[in-house]
Amino acid sequence: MTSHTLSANAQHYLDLENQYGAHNYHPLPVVLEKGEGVYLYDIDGKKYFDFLSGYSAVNQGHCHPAIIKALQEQASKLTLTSRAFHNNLLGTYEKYITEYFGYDKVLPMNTGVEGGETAIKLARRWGYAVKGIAENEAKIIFADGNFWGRTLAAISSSTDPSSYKGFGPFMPGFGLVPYNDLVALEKELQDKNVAAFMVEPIQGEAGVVIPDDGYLKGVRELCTKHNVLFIADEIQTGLARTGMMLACDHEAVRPDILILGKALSGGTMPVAAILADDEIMLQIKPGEHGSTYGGNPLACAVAMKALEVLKSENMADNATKMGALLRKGIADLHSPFVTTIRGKGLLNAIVIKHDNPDASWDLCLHLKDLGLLAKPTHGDKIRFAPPLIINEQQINEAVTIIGKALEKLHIQ
Ligand code: PXG
Repeated sequence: MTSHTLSANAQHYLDLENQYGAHNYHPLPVVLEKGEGVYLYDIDGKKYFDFLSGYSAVNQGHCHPAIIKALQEQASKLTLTSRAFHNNLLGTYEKYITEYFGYDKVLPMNTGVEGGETAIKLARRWGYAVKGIAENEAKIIFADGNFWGRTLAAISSSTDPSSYKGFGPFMPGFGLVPYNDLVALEKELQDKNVAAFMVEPIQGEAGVVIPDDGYLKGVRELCTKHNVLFIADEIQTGLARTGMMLACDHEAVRPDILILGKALSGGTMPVAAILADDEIMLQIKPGEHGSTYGGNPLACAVAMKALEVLKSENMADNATKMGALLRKGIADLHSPFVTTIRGKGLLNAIVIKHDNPDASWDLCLHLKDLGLLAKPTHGDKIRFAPPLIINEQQINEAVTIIGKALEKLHIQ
């Protein structure tokens, strides 16, 4: 594609990554150096709408002034103590986040995948200590199409060959059920060795797959009925992204274990949290779990501010309004190449149908040239998930860009 040429300056950085970095990603050819609100800027000064938001880590917008201020102030004072000692931020943050979400306790970690690992460890321990499962017999059930990261445990539950193929042997004690299928779930949960069902309220990586209304309520009821923990992975769906603080809030259900990450730091550093009540959380005793950086004072200061601005700036409501506008705007383009537009709040995806199997990648290149950054997932799907501070005028501008880019698919 000749129109997608890169500056020599940009090519230089691509070459460096190609030569010295592992080849474990296939990024869009753009080299960014600045972010502000809903915009990103490349090294040649070109401005883009960010319609990925770091896979929903930048819900609050790039370099949110209040979050950056909290980061800078804390960074100049104290950044890491390890958990060998106390610090004056950890307890303050723990009180803040547990009250914010209504759980007894929090266990702080760093990356999202560590959040998933922690939730599973916790569920296994609860299974043995409380449910009475025989030693080493605990099972955790996941849904087909799940994505919760790249560790060996995470890929052991994956149904995507590009995640797991060639990396075995896998973690024992994991089972799968079809997503959005309560009948299949109930069958699995009858097994007395099942400790937990871990599920995304909307499957992000699978391409923004939204279950039927009532699915989460059904999951809650079945888990309660069979004495199984309901673990909600809200790492991508949580923190106002779908128009409520948690995607589970759409059905007014409360998971037993809630996993948060990504936007918990507003895109500044890896911060994850696992929330649960005492009966579950207190099963893990000193020395049995942790992390050098988990609960570090810098993360605590940043996370409190990241949570605060979600509420003070009404980002959930804005996500609802702007999401509806975005989906309507794209529908009104009447592109023959867009077969599906789906989403909740500002977690959206379109599905592309085109004779050219690379059409969604090409569309993302056209979008980039026109000033909007998005990335295909699973071939034919493109996620549209801008920061939650986007306004109506910006949505309209973005829709115009999407329309122009779709037009370009005609002339290939
Ligand atoms: N749960 C969900 C629902 C996610 O989307 C994770 C857990 C893992 O988070 P961490 O912080 O460990 O990546 C995710 C991650 C990537 C990639 O490059 C990751 C995600 C989305 C797209 C790409 O590995 N989501």
